[in-house]
Amino acid sequence: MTEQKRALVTGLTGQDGSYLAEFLLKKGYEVFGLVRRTSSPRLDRVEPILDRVNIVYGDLLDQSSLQRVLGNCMPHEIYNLAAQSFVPTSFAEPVLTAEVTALGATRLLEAVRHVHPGARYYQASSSEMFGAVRETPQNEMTPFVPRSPYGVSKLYAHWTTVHHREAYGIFACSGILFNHESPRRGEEFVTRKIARAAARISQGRQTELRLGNLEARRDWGFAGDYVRAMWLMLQAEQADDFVVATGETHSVREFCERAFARVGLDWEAHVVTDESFLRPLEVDLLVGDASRAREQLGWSPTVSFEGLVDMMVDAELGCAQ
Ligand code: NAP
Ligand code: F7E
Repeated sequence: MTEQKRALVTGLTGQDGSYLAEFLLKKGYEVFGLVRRTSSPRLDRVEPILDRVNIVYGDLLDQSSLQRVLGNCMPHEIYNLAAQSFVPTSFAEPVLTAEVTALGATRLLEAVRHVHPGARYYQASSSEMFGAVRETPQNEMTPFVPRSPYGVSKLYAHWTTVHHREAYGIFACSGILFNHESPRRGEEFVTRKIARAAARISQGRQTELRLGNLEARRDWGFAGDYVRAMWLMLQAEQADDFVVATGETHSVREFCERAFARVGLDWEAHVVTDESFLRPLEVDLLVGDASRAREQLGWSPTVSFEGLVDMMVDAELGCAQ
């Protein structure tokens, strides 16, 4: 009988952590989820699977906790999804962002190197690393020009991942994922904010939606598709870096148009531009070329932009909070 595979997921309580844990459970894995201690638990996204995942306490800020967890779980696969992931917060709290998002990955990779070097490691890298894009669409060879402390931190973590692969032979992959969304997206991110507002305004529970830059363009996909790409990377024969994206780009304005149309409203009657949501620096345009993931991993997205917006608005209509 073959041994049951074990996976450690950091960032279990986040959007991607919850989808990935569900995906791995379906594949028959024993799942360990790294959770940091907080005064009130943040386990709502993983509530339905809590009886099937092993919660292990630790923090990317604490090296010894990572070594302890790795030594106890001895996972075959490690998915490092934990991060300070909200770009505006990274401008306000750049040092914390670097500690968690940049050095946190380094701590975990060093723990892998010293405690369990045979494990396969996935790093949650980001299209934010492309920043002021030098070519369009962006692929694995596109130069990185980050435009936020978050992007800079992710870039540090990306190169640390590559370094651990090349210097120490660790099976470490960096997934350069473009924006991916779902009904479980944090409420401050623009897609969830718009979907929620469209639903609430249509139900008479909100009157306006205040947004920043409507012209920014993003390559938005569905989180459920993107966690499959993470897993595929760790099943490959060789560790490598992969762009994961839909190949389509849409503006925040277009997202508003579709979301409000879904509930029979004209977005222009409800959206107010508010300068307080503008960033010190903006990433104007992102669109990815996922050819390598398609050709080498057999990955492709299953949810269109329109399908994603509709899914998110419909989910908001279903929850009357
Ligand atoms: P998310 O919802 O913000 O989740 C982040 C997770 O990290 C949460 O579980 C959070 O725990 C945890 N965390 C934060 N600080 C920590 C610390 N010091 N120690 C341990 N855990 C900590 O993010 P997501 O959207 O699921 O994204 C997953 C990963 O992919 C992140 O690294 C993100 O930067 C990256 N990424 C996301 C996208 C995207 O479009 N979603 C695109 C590219 C890359 P709490 O619940 O306790 O806060
Ligand atoms: O902003 C504009 C904003 O915060 C998208 C993270 O998951 O994806 C995410 O980062 C765009 C930006 O995501 C508002 O200026 C306008 O141009 O939803 P967002 P993000 O910054 O692209 C990357 C790939 C990650 O890795 C990150 O972890 O929307 N925008 N008005 C607004 N954005 C927000 N949040 N709120 C507004 O009111």
